[in-house]
Amino acid sequence: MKSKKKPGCINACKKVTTNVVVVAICATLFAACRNGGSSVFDDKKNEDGDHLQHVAEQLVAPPMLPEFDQVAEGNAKVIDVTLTAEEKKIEVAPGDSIWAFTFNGSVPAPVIVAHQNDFVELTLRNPATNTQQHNIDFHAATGGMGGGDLTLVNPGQEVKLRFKCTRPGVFVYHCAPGGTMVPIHVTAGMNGAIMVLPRSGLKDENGNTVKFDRAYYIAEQDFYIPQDKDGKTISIATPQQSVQALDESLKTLKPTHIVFNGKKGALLGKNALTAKVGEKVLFITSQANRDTRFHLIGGHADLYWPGGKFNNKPYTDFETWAVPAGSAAATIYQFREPGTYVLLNHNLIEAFDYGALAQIKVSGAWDSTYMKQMEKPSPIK
Ligand SMILES: [Cu+2]
Repeated sequence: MKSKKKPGCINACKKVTTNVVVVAICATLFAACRNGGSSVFDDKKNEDGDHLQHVAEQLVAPPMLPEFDQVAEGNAKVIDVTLTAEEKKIEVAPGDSIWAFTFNGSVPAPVIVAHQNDFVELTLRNPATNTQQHNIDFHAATGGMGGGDLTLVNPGQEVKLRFKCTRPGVFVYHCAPGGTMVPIHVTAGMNGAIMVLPRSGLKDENGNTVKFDRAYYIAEQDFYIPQDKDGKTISIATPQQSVQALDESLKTLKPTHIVFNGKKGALLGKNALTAKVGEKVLFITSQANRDTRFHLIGGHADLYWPGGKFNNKPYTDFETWAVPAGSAAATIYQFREPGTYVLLNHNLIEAFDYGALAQIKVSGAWDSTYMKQMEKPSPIK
């Protein structure tokens, strides 16, 4: 929720003088206060990005995020990023492979980080070795098809798109080449997230600045791997044949796999996420195609921004948070106890039978003020 008043403008106007100009300014400020401050409809259109400084952002594979400042320094910038469409066979679970469509080779695609009023300047490459048209619909962007029409590239082409990050939050981006190819490409892995931070950083439930110690990106992916009538995965030789088979298997609306970060077990065991007791961890959680719900066993969402939109006051203490299809959520949890935590889809069938779960290994000293085993297991007395 937006604050209804700007305390600064009231204080400024207490310093009333006889100066006519100052009185006029104060009248304007009072009017702004009474009207509740700026609105989402008050877009600033005075900068098209042509003369801003460019900064290259090196994208990395999830669950990690690229390097970024939590509080923006200086003026708005143009963030240069490059995404390359890669069509490649990946193993989703032992013995089950799919022709994945990816950006930069990972499922999900990399997180792009910017601040509000920055511009993102994307170079999208579609190597000649690919077989498909690809493009990107940025949910963070303003304009026709989220940039999808302006980024459609054939194999062997590249294209550049610049868009302004007008509103803060975490947003999904995904390939959307048209018609039935949209769900085929999205469920073949071609989706990721962008995080647009407020320039002054994140605010807690009281409006105070909150900084996080580390950040992870976890995306749930539903796959519809073509199977024969006995339920065995069909081996498919080419991306074109895969597209034809997926056109049928998607219509079952029954995923064969529901996994985090592209592969069953991608964030388990030796690939578990890590944190230390006392650290505040930002989790970006997304689902590009299907409604889901995330839950951190043994912890909570201390702060939860529904839909991942940072202009709204975060909720506190959530046990499970919803992520509707085509969106991302943001949560911060401060780990108070060591141990192995599980972050999962709390449809427990989808978590434990299909693979939608991750681990976070948290190191540090046990604090028995939170939890203590009072007696070891023993025969019932
Ligand atoms: Cu695509």
